[in-house]
Amino acid sequence: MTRHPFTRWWLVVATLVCIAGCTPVEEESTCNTGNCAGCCDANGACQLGITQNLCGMGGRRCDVCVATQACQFGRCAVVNVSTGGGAGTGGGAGTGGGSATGGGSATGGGAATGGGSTTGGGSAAGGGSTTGGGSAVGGGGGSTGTRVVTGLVTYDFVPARYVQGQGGTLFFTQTSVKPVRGAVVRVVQNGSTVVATTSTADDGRYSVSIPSDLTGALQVQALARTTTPSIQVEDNTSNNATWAVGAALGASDVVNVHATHGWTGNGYNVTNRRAAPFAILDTMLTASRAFTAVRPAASFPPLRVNWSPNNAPQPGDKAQGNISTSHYSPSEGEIYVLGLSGADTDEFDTHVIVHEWGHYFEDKMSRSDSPGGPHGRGDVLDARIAFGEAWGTAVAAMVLPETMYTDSIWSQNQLLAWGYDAETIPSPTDDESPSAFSEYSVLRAIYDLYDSAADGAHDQVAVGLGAVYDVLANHQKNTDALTTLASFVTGLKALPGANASGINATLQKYNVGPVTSDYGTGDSNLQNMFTIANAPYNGGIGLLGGFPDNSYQQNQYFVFTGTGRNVNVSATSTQDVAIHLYRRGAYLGSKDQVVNGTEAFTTPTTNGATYVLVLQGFGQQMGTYQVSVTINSP
Ligand SMILES: [Ca+2]
Ligand SMILES: [Ca+2]
Ligand SMILES: [Ca+2]
Ligand SMILES: [Ca+2]
Repeated sequence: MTRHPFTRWWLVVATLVCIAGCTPVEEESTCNTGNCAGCCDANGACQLGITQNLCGMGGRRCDVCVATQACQFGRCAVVNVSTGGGAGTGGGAGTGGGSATGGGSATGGGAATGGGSTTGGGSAAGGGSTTGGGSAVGGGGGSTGTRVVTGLVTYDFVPARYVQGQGGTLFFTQTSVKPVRGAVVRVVQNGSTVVATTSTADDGRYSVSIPSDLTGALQVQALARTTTPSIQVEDNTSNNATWAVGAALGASDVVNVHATHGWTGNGYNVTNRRAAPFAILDTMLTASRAFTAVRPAASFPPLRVNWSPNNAPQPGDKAQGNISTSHYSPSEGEIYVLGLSGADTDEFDTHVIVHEWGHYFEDKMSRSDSPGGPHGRGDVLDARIAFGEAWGTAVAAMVLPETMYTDSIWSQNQLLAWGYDAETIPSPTDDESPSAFSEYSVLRAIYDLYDSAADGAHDQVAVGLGAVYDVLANHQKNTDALTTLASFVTGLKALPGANASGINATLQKYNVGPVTSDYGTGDSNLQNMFTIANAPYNGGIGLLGGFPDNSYQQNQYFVFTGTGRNVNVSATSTQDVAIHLYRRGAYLGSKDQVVNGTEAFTTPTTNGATYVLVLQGFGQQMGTYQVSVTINSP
């Protein structure tokens, strides 16, 4: 392996392409990712990005969708419903199945309800007479009537449970049928023509009107897509087709659609494995709604989630399912979720799902300066990734709500689960080095500051979800420093009526000092991460080799004020290092020649603005190595 195999995905856009003198994104005037929510056309103009010929979002170049595609959520997409699958599924569930043939009769309940309406449907056959005078046929002579189709859309939800010291698994025997909430439902004619669209209510029910004289094969399709907020689950291994489940629409006006988990006892029937995308969708909806319930003005931008039964825990081509692990990709703004049976599936691991949603939340609603990379129990991490990963797990505990993070996983051909608790430190501890650099410490600190359970003298604060949102969407998003526990706590303390001494008691529990500034004042370890380095600066730092490049030991932050002129920054060492420049989280540029300890570049600066130069070390040998840093503005 090369010396830094993992942080690259986080910095995909900027890595190595930005040599000396990167132009700050926000200072560009033409259409770009920083100033256009739609797409940029060939003339550099920002377009809405919702038409067939100008399709795109996020300030990327507009695409032209081909005939078999539709511009959906700013991307040319194919919607593929596993047709047969749908019908089959219905049958299996014994609900909507009727759809198939027997139609009305089979469905029983539905048919009964439908009563008259069913007959109405009959219109097709019987024509006027059967239908009864009613609305439908009646008057217009040649004009057609309306047929109302109703039904219930549901999915199998399988609970993942882990008990400290006892293990866990996915409990298929405790599967429950849940409503598919807020999802798009449509009626499709002959496999391709959408004749009507609606959405399910929170109880999974839908009602849609279609012309009563439609001919050909009709199908009701439920898509793994919500519109408020906009979330859709796609198959990254099948041209990003939206996942869906369907059932045939026959004589009955009642068509229920059910997505089954497809588990057969020792593996999955892939054709019937349709509950997965709907479980992911529903969990993400739960997270979004928890925030809009307390902050109705919160507006979540469109989110795409990629799930496939091929999504495997190995690196490679994402279109082949090699996604490494479930993750949020900041460069794409999309989430990827594992689905490979026999290895690791995450669709029912609700904490994993919300954890990744939490990264999306940070990126789109707040801000994350995390370098990414591997992380886990006992690690002493860079404070930025410690906060980001802790936040993801903390928000899962808040919104699900359930404090035990649970991840089901295969081990030696057995489906097991592991986990850790946001509220309770086990004995012996699972947090060997408590600090603002420990993911587990920061997780429990955030959760204690949020929750209202009385669990000890260290926990006297219960700020609730609204305050958490307010801090992340404002103070944290706009800090001149970097996003760490320090900026979060400082933001909390700045809220009206904040209980500073109570917050300090919680911090003390996790071996963090009484932080009073975004730069960690009050906690010597956090504070020592930051070096004031206004130009002309000629100094440096000793980094500790042998640790990961996203660790506490291999990072240092140099803070300087812009001069209004160009600023030259450099780092020099006998070991390999990189430098990355930020201003309020905006990534302004970096220099990182592979296996090279001399890095430098020049950047224009705004007078009086605060900049942070992150020094990242890759030294592999144990022991301290010196890095010289200069910041000059001639
Ligand atoms: Ca899993
Ligand atoms: Ca607590
Ligand atoms: Ca609390
Ligand atoms: Ca380098």
